Amino acid sequence: RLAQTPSSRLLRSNDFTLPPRRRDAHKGHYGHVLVIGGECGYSGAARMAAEAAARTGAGLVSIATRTSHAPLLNVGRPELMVHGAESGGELGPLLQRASVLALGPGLGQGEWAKALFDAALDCGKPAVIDADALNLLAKLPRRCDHWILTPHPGEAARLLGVAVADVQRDRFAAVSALQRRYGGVAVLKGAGTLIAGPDGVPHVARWGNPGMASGGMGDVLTGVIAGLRAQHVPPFESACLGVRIHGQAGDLAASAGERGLLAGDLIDALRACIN
Ligand code: NPW
Ligand code: AMP
Ligand code: MG
Repeated sequence: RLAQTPSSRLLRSNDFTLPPRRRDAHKGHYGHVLVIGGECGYSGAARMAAEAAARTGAGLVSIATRTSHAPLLNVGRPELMVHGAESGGELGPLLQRASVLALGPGLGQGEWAKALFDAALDCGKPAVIDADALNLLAKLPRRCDHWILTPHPGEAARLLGVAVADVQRDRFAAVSALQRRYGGVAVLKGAGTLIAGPDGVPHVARWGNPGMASGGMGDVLTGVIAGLRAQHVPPFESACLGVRIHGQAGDLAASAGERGLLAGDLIDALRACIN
């Protein structure tokens, strides 16, 4: 059983805000997000994370993915840079140029995924760890103070070695246990997303709706949080602000109807929720 936690705090709209851009700003001020993922069949996840990071205001956004479909990943969105990387060695130069990593969307859990996962974590850059990178982390646990983990309850259960029902029975205890075990900031997704940092009580987000129970929504959140980290927002603030912006974009997009809401609709709504 997970240990009980005493209290929590409701996240408010004005808790964390982004400062306006400087008049003399250039793209170098706003960081370079590298999305690592997009195994065959799941390339959309990497594309959505990258597009979300760009729509959140990152200065530059690149994707490292399978060489076979790399040229397809920026079709219709030429602002994104895309590179094939078949090994940790090939990922090296891309890691050097990046300031923040978004590791895991559609990464898979095969040999290719493991090679990229190890190289990415070894480079020590700030990172958002999601999806299959969380599944790899569950198999070989380690701690890190500068990452943000964004599991849904299924991934959280794998990370904690418990059943999904245990996570959902006491979500506050689960998010605190994730933070204690893995370090950094833990975001437990789902209706009423929770955010836990190394200090203080978990924060609860009230935004979002059941229309968001569809594929790709979490990949968009990963891109949003990575985009905020790239703009030098600290980890806990990036997680809280990212969850808020993502949920508000979901609510704005759902004003046309919850059923049939697509992750891409949130990407289109992000800008109205950030500025
Ligand atoms: P169930 O079904 O209720 O028993 P997985 P994934 C549970 C990529 N994608 N509350 C659920 O439990 C991702 O990026 C690519 C409770 C089930 O056991 C990943 O790399 C897309 N339980 C990869 O696919 C679009 C919950 O978790 C398990 C829960 C696999 O990711 C889709 C399912 O999760 C996807 O994003 C909740 N709120 N949420 C693309 N277009 O390219 C989940 N569960 O097995 O981790 O699979 O999340 O689909
Ligand atoms: P993932 O399962 O990784 O695609 O992530 C799903 C995303 O959509 C997370 O940010 C969830 O918090 C959000 N989401 C899914 N279902 C709901 C819901 N019923 N209410 C609020 N947010 C949701
Ligand atoms: Mg996901």
